[in-house]
Amino acid sequence: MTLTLGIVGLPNVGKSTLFNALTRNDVLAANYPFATIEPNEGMVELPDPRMKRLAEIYGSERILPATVTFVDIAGIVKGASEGEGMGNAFLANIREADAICEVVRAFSDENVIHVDGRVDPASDIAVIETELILADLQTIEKALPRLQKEGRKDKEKAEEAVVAEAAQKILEDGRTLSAAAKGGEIDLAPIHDLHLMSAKPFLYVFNSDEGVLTDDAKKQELRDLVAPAEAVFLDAATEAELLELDDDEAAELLASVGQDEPGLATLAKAGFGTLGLQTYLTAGPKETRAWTIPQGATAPQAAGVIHTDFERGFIKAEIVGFDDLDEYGSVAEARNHGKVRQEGKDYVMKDGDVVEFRFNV
Ligand SMILES: Nc1nc2c(ncn2[C@@H]2O[C@H](COP(=O)(O)OP(=O)(O)OP(=O)(O)O)[C@@H](O)[C@H]2O)c(=O)[nH]1
Ligand SMILES: [Mg+2]
Repeated sequence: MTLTLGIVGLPNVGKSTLFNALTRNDVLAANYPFATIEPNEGMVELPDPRMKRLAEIYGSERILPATVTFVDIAGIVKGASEGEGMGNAFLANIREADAICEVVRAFSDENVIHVDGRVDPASDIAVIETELILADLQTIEKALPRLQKEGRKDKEKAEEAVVAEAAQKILEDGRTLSAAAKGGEIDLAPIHDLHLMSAKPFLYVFNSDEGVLTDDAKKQELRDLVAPAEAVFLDAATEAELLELDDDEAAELLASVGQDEPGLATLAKAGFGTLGLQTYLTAGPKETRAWTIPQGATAPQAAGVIHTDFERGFIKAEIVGFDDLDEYGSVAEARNHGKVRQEGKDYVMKDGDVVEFRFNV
C-alpha cells in the first residue's frame, strides 16, 4: 500500500522543482509555463528515524519504510476545460491518486513568470478549483448516459446514476464534492469509480520564500484560505538544493530560510494526516518494516495489511511501544519491565506500536 499524491497547480509555480526535491529526480523544471507535458512519477520513502534504532535493536538486515508516490503533471490554467493551455485531459494521469497536493505560488521573484502576471494565492486557488469542478462535470456528463442506460437493467448502476446526478447539481453550484460530502449532503462511495477530482482530499503546499516562511501572520492568512484542508509551507527551490548537501549542511540551509525539517517530512505527515493514515512497525532479524493503516484500525485489520490470512486467523498481537523498546534496548528487557502487552481483536493500533502477530491459518 503506497500513498499516492497527485501534484496540481498553475503552470510555472514550482511543481516539478518540488517533485525533484522530494523524489531526488531530475525532471525538467524551467522558467516558462508548460515545461512539463508528460507526467512524472516518483516514489519516496517516508522518513521515520525510529526505524534505524529498531533495526539496531533487532539486528535487522534491511529497513523497509512506508512509501509515498508523487505524480507531477502539466500546469492547469483558467479555461483549461475549454482547451486553454494544455487542456485538462492530462488530469487522467492522477485519477487514481489518493489525494491532491496543490502547489500554490507564494514566493516573490520578478524573474519567474506568473501566468497571470501577479502572485495572488487566493485567485490561483480559485482558478484551480473551478477547473477541477469543470473537469468533474465533463466526466459526469460523459458517464451519465451510460449509467442511465445500464441502470434500466442493473439496480446498482441505477443508484450510481442517481448519485452522479446529485453530484452534477453540486458541481453546477460551483462547489466541490469533498466539501459537500463532508457536510453530509452526498455519499460519494457509489461513484468512486468515476475518480472525480474535487471528491479527493486536498492538501496545499505554499511554495514560499524566506519572507513568507518567517512571517507567522502571513502563514496564518494563507492557512485560513484553505482551512480545513492542511497547509504546508516550504521553499521548493531551497529543498531542491538540499540534495547536494550532507545532513548538517542541509539542516543549516533549511534553518536559514526558517524551516526546521525538510519539506518531504512535513508533506508526508500532512499527507498521512489528510488521508487519516498512520503506520505501525514490525521488526526482526530479516527486516524492520513500516506498514500503513487507517487511523483507528484494530489489531486484526493491521495484521490484514501484511496478509489477509493474518486477519482471518488472528489470535492476538504482542505489542511493545517504540519508546519502551528504545529505553530498555531489547524486547527481553522490555518484557522484564512489563512493557510487552498481549492485545486482542478489539485493540486499536497506536502510532509507534512495534508488533508481532500470532495467528492461525
Ligand atoms: N525563486 C523561486 N523560484 C522557484 C521556486 N520554485 C520553483 N522556482 C522556479 O520557477 C520556475 C518554474 O518551476 P517548475 O518547477 O518548472 O514549475 P512547474 O509548476 O513544474 O511548471 P510547469 O511544468 O510549466 O507547469 C523555475 O525557473 C524554477 O527554478 C522557489 O521556491 N523560488
Ligand atoms: Mg512542471
